[in-house]
Amino acid sequence: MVAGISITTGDGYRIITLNRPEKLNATTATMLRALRAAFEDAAHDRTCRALLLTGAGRGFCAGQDLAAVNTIDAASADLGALVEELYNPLIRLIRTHPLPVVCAVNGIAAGAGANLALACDIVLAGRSASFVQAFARIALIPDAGGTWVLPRLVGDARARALALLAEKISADQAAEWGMIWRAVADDTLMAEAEKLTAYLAQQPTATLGLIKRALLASAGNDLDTQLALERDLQREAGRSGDYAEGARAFLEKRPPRFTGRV
Ligand code: T3D
Repeated sequence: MVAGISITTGDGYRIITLNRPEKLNATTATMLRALRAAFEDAAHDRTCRALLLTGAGRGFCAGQDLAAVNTIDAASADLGALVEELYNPLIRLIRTHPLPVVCAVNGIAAGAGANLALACDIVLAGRSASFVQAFARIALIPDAGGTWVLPRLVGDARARALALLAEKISADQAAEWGMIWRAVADDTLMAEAEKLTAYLAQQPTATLGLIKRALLASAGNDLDTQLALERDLQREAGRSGDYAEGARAFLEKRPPRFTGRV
């Protein structure tokens, strides 16, 4: 374990676990730096083709460690600087990461902890887990990408109520609203999340990275710009050995053996 996170390796993937269970994995600066380093390191490991993020204990992540901030003197602390240094690079990194990132929300996801989960590509949550944009309760605004991702996932009306009321919603409600992919039984969460991550680790990794790029760009593009981007990225995907393998495997009626490379 390094600075509040632990990393384990599966067959072609890594599991990154937030590991301060006694504080519901509330994040400290060292923990956020370690988390960023873990995502950066995985991006450079050619044997790693998918990532799974989860939390240890009964919570996923209770957001920023408020005790750590208070010791600095909350009234004079520059929270913008803290956000810029610690949260923004991490959220950008996950969104633009070349590997698919699965998140297994094992318990409460609050504040920046909720938005950390929502930055991941596919989010599963145990039925007892919940999500709360806790910020307004302590007179802060949703950060870690919350004001960007929430309206896109759940629409403006729900995003506004979630942010302004800071009410907790259940995993089932989050799934019903399209905020996450699926809510599953607590006792199957990790098995299902790991199975999904292992599956993704066998898929055409480079192409999955291109899909992520196209989806991210679509948020700011008009149709013409997006069609042009799809053309360019499809050109790249079409030149990959994995496309040749995928098409050949289909014609030969056998499962493909993807290398994950372009
Ligand atoms: O401020 C900046 O740096 C800018 C960036 C902000 C980003 C943010 O994330 S702001 C939002 C911060 N998070 C919160 O406001 C959530 C605070 N936590 C809670 O509201 C509740 O703990 C939960 C609803 C998440 C869970 O409630 P419950 O009853 O299940 O657990 P609990 O008893 O409240 O918490 C268990 C322990 O974790 C407890 O410690 P103790 O008393 O047993 O020693 C509690 O103090 C600690 N804990 C939970 N959340 C935090 C925390 N400690 C520090 N910071 C936390 N955020």
